[in-house]
Amino acid sequence: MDMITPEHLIRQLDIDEQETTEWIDALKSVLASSGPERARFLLSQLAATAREAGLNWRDARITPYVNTIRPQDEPAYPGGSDAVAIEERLAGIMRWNALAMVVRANRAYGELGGHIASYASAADLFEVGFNHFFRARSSDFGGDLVYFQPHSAPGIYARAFLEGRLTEDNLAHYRQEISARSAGIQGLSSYPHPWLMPDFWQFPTGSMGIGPISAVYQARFMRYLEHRGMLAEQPRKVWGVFGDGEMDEPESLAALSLASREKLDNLVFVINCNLQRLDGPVRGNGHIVDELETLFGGAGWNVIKLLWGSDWDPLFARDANGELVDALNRTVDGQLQTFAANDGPFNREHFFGQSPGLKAIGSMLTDDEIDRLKRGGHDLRKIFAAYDAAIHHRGRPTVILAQTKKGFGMGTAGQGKMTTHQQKKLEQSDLIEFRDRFKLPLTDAQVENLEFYKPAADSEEMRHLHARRAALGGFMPQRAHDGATLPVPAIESYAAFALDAGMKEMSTTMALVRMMGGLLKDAGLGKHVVPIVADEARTFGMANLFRQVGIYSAQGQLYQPEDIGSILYYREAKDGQILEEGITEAGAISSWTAAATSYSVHGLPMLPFYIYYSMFGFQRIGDLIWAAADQRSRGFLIGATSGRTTLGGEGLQHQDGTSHLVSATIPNCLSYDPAYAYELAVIVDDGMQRMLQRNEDVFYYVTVTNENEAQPSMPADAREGILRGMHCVLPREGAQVRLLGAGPLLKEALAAASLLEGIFDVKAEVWSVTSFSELARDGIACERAQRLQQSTDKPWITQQLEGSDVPVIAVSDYVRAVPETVRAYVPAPFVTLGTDGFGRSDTRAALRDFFEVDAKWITYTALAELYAGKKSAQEMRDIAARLEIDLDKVLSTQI
Ligand SMILES: Cc1ncc(C[n+]2csc(CCOP(=O)(O)OP(=O)(O)O)c2C)c(N)n1
Repeated sequence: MDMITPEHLIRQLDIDEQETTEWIDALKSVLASSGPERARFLLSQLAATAREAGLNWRDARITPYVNTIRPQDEPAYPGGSDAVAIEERLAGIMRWNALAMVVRANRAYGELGGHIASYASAADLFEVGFNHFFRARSSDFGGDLVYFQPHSAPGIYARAFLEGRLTEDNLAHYRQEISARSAGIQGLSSYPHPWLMPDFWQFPTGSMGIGPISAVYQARFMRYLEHRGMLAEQPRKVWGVFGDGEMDEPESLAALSLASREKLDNLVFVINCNLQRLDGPVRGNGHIVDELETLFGGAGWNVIKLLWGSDWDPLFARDANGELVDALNRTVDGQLQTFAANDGPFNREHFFGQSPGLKAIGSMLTDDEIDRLKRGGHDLRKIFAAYDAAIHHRGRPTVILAQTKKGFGMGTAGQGKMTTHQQKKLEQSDLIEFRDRFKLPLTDAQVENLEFYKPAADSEEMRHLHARRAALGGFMPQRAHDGATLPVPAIESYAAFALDAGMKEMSTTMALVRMMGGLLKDAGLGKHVVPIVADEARTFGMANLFRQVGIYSAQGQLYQPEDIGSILYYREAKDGQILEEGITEAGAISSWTAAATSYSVHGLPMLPFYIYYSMFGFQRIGDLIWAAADQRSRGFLIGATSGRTTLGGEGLQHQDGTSHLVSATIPNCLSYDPAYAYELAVIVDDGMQRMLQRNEDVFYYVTVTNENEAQPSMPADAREGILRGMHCVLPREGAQVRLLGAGPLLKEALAAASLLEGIFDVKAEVWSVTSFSELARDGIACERAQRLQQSTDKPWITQQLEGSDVPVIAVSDYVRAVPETVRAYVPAPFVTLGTDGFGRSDTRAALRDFFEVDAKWITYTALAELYAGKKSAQEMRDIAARLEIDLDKVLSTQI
């Protein structure tokens, strides 16, 4: 209880109180006579004078631990004189139904889990939003977008129940999605998951930190669409309700400066500062609110502290010498939690008992009144005032730091308790206390049975609830998917060069960028294409797009770029099309997700291509990609400079050998590792058909490389094989071995075929594997159908390779586990080669020898299979010597 705040320090340092008072009075009188503009001017002049005098003075950026909005500045509460009382009753009902849902589920099946305390603390924050601010999408308004705190989901379901959008059956199947389905009922997902509840949830937030960064980039993407003239400019808002503990996630804070830099006044964060997270206090020995005030304020946000309810106003009015404010400044969060967990007498003794002055303030209240003193985030009037100020603030995003009690109303069973986060069982006496606390019209038996409560249709509560939602355009959350399509250009219009490449040298990255250039020029689709980069456009040869379509910048271009004279100059523009995110893969993927879900969020399909260093994709931001998948994203993720041995010099941290392993685990992600430009063209064409025309909720992960190579033209009849995962590029009658080469290592397989034939007189057939994961998925599905339905369909890979039992050697620039996924479906002896181990910097040739994936190693492997049991160890050593490979070298995973 002895935390030193700046104010406290200042009070101690005040050696001349009279002088201090004179200065303060002078400022007050300027404010009264000349207004805030003049007062601000004088303060900045004082600061400048201090700077000149070398005082090294800086505003502490922490304001006292009180509300930012003064009582006299609060607007009147709308909706009539009864509105507050009705809405308080509604919040109580939501709390009850949410609680009943969780407790019921866990009474039946103790393993289901769920949370009560988070929503109990956030209910009022949500209710004011639902009753007065969150506007739904309608025919003439795009609607606000709300990111809901994930473990408050029961409260959102409880509201939808009252609204008539969910039934008792739904509620009774909270966290029982599979059994609900077999009963023909929509179960309720644990957290917001658009994949599982596609008509309900819009934004997945279950992994902490994803909501905040996504909300920022969503608000920014909305501006992007407006500035490009694709979306009408409307006063839409993006709201995000998050936890104070959640703010510890790096992603939560990662995009704060972007939001203020781009003046996103369409963005409001509400941070529910119940001062607790899962294990205990967020900042037991300090103030999370102050810390967030500094962080958000420093990043340029408008900060509104919403700490105390209206019943504190008379107490502050009595606090003539600042004793109360001082005590609040000094009371650390751990102690505030203890006060929340205890009753009126305890608070009187331990808080108001600290000094005679505080005791006098406390004496204005009964014990019961002290017990009921509200924190700001539980006071509808104060919440309304904060939200109202937020939506009217111009030029900056706003954060509302709302102080609440975790487990509010859970009484001695949960409120403010260390363990409250995970509490999902309550004793009958606790339930009765909860009922009484929120004045719910339930009998003891109804409480015992945890009956859901819905007021009569003509009750004040229900009429109010429906009237408010009608005024705000309908129910929320609601996810739309209205089936808008986009025209897909003919493949020849943008990829003729790739289909008919005639052995021209180019890398697949170069081919992709050229295709994108073509798509961007397309009259129908062009403006819907969203190229996204994280400061690597030049690496990928995309600089030509800077000039062609411009880089999006909310301010336009306020400087003359150094390279203005050149044809590829760095052109920033308010209607620029490229999203150049800077060095933030997390930010770039958030932009991609916003674009990839625009078809649903805005009813405006877009086609994003996010092109990045493949290593910094699934490995670094895999969780954000997982959330994008949940959100039914549609678009292309392009893993460029890919391949552990193909990237060459960049070494261990940059060389990706795993992304295809991870991408394969995302059910709606189709992964491809094409070798040739024409394969890439077919994949891009198919992707656009499926996503933009057929409205399939899939997205594509495609790896491209920076290795130049001669590009063949597309053979006839290759399309199906390319899309299903493999096609033959070098057929051989009477082949003695089959080589499967993936992506950049296809050429090694082809070179091996030449060695085998030229030196060892062995005929080899070569296949290009565009997708091991698609082959494996097909294999799994066929195998299962054979077992369960006696299907006779065979996997594509089996169909391609059957009819011969000569060995099959597969080689990939990814770990061996990638080609291993198809082993069960290969009807012949099968050997895989891959790039397991840490990468390192060297030439491609040296790397491929090191990982044993080059033409010589493929050749040796094929011969070892062919000659197994037929040639002696010495003969095999002679072959190795001839191939100049070292059979005694160390395994790549061991060094
Ligand atoms: C990335 C991630 N890590 C951990 C969790 C588990 N988790 C869920 S809620 C929670 C505590 C949240 O605390 P806070 O953000 O303060 O929210 P409150 O419930 O207190 O409102 C944790 C650790 C998670 N959902 N996501």
